[in-house]
Amino acid sequence: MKRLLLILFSCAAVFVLAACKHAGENAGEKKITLGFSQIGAESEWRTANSQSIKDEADKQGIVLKFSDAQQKQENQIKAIRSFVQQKVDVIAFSPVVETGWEPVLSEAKAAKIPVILTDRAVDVQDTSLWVTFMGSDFVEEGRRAGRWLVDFGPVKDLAAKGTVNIVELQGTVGSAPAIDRKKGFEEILKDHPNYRIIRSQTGDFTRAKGKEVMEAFLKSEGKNINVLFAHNDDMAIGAIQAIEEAGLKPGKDIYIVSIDGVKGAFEAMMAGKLNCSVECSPLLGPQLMSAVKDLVAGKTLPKRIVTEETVFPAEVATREFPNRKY
Ligand code: GYE
Repeated sequence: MKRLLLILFSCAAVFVLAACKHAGENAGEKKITLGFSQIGAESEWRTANSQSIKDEADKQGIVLKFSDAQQKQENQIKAIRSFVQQKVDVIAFSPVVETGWEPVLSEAKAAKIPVILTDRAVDVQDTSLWVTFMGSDFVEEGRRAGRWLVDFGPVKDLAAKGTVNIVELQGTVGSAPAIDRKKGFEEILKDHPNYRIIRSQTGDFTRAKGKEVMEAFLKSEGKNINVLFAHNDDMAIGAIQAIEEAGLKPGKDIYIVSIDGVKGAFEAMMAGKLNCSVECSPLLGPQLMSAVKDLVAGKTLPKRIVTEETVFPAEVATREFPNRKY
């Protein structure tokens, strides 16, 4: 009997202790809520970016309200408004285009909710509307693609004999990466008059559009095309299909350089169909969550946090492939 009582007592004690600990947790550390407005799921890059953010929020115990805008600015504005109404602790978003954000960002500011820009920048006069911008230097990525191209042996040979005709698949119209990558690439070509962009059109960062626009380029320019510069890997992968369907060899008849460094690009490089991919890392989750925690703790963040990146020419693809995380 005595032993039974003792067991009952210790069970009760354990129960009370556990309950106290739980109550303490609830009272002591209120969980941080982050509202995140994502652009969509237009590319391999974007999918990896969303995963990185979800995984890290989970790991850090941050409550994540995740909203997918299906590549529409109006949906992002609605999502940000609803985060303001829900009184989240921090708002983060990846702006589909650069302009048109003042009204909604002013609402967030009036509600005293800090806003973090991830991946893409906004073009607003009042920079106090956002706290920090973390992501890549897209102008530099465009320069890297340009530098690789003017240094690439087979293209150099072409340039020595005459002009190099380039077609360009641009990203989403008005988006920071489309504007900046074009700018950086053209900056390098300026000093190389033999390199000419003969056609340039948007493929909206998707495979389907990349293929469609490349088909149109091939119809009008045919064998005139020497090089394709695609603002992301997905459009390059779509274009590769179009080139093959036109009876040409991607990577040989038409040299191709694109940006991101996703697994699909590495597979294309290993198959000899893509010549170079400039790295752009989507793994922003850890940086974002630590910034969110810092903000809630009252710390000041640097206005700009730049991602470190490199270039992957096809000859390193087989070696690098096993290390790729996205
Ligand atoms: O390059 C592209 C994606 O904003 C850096 O968006 C990002 C770009 C990326 O759809 O694949």
